[in-house]
Amino acid sequence: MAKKSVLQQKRAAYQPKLPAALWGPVKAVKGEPTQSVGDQEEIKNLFPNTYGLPQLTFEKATEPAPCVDAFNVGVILSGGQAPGGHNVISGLFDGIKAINKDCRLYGFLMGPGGLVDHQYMELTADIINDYRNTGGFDIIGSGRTKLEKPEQFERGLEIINKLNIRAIVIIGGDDSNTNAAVLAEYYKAKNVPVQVIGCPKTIDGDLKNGLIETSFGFDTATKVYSEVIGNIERDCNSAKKYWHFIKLMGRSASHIALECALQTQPNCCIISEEVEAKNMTLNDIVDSLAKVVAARAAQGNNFGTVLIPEGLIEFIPAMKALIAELNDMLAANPQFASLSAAEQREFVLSHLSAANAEAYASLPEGVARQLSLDRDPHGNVQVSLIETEKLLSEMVGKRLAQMKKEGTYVGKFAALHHFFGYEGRCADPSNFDADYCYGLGYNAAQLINCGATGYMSSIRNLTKPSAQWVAGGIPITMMMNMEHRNGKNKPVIKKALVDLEGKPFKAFAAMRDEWALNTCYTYPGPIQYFGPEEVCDQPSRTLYYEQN
Ligand code: FBP
Repeated sequence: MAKKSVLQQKRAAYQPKLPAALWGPVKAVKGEPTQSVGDQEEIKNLFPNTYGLPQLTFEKATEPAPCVDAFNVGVILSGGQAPGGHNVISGLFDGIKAINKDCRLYGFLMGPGGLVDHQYMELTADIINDYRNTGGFDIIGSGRTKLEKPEQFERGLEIINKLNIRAIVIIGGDDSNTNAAVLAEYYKAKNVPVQVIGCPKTIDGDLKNGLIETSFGFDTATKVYSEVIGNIERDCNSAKKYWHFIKLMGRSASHIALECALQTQPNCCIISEEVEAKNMTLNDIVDSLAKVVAARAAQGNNFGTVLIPEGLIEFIPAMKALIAELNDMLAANPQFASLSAAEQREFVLSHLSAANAEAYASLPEGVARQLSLDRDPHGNVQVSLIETEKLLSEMVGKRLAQMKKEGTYVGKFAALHHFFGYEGRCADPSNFDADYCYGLGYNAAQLINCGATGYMSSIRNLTKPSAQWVAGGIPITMMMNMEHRNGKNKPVIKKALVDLEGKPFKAFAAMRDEWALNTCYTYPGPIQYFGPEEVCDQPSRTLYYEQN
């Protein structure tokens, strides 16, 4: 047994706070029938049995809970790690045990693949207790197998029947919850009494909408990144000799970069969604950064910090068109993967349209290659592998050399590079994520108990004290629209990108010019688990601005 750190031991005793509605027996209140966010007719046709379900809200019941026969539940962790996954599982465990102490929980191992391959373990109280309030997904592991084929659903059904499982809870991001909806529809259409419930996970913060206020893990991961960005800023302001180019995880959306900017006030932060809206080229971005470097140098400040969202490249309009064509090309040519690097470059250049081939050829070879590497199982470019921070600093360096010749820049430019992503995905959950996740799991047990399927567990009102949080379920089809993926139109949960009209972005935009020129760094410090509420229980700045 691995030795536990002192913090781990103390943190195990933390009792996550639940919304008051979940403190005892609950009653489910049904809302109006719902509609998908887009392409209503197509989504309705694809999900005839689970489309249009009402939103559910749990309220305190006045009657004692009726006796319910014990049931079994299966749980799956899907996709990238996010702080708080273990608390969703412990909340689910406690939730079903509160309904009937003989309920049992099975964990499928290493992601959705565990359901298909029948790899599982029973999660007993001893195991659960070891993982309460800890980061990571190591209790059962995670994976990115895409659950989408009837053969997989049938294989899953074999083990579901063998273990007498009544419901599967899929803890995942937008793609995994899309699959949860597909699975729910499949079982419903076959009249198989297996419920499927999703839970909103991802550090990226892009699984949110009016009813899912945030995905879990975003709060903790951004706090970890902001701590280290703050430390770098302090180093930077002490040594006064480096420009730090910091790439931040987050896939397509720039929520993580924006949140970290609001927490740390760097000199520059690029927001991909703005780059796209303003139709900016790579050179435009480089020019704007070089101007800030030059303006600071004119004041004798040859140092600074730049935050870069990892998905930036996909939002530069010319690159977006290139990636879209590459996606279709790769989907249609599976033999591509077996070619050598040189042959792949040749293949791409000869198969792309003229404009996209030119854009591809203009990129440094390494970056171009990274764009044509394998997609993940959901068809996404693996943006975390693209070294945008190096690409940008190199181009800014060249631009500054040119400006020096023209006499518009006098200064020194030395760049350092960082990429923060994996460092934050398995941190021990902040109090916010510990409570939110435990609530999501506990609430999922209530959704199962009231017979729901095709729903996502939802806890809302998150900037209020946890007792006032609102618990319930949102039909997953309500969040869906049709998108072009892997060469085909598919029903998917609509990704939430940074809203340029939203309050978090506006707050950032109002302050960024001052941050660029002056040194206004803020140092959030490490996550605090014990201490005053205003230090330990703050939600993210993004949630704060969105709700205040
Ligand atoms: P999810 O969308 O599955 O939550 O994953 C988030 C993420 O951390 C992204 O920010 C990142 O681009 C990607 O996973 C990295 O993938 P991998 O873990 O496969 O390296």
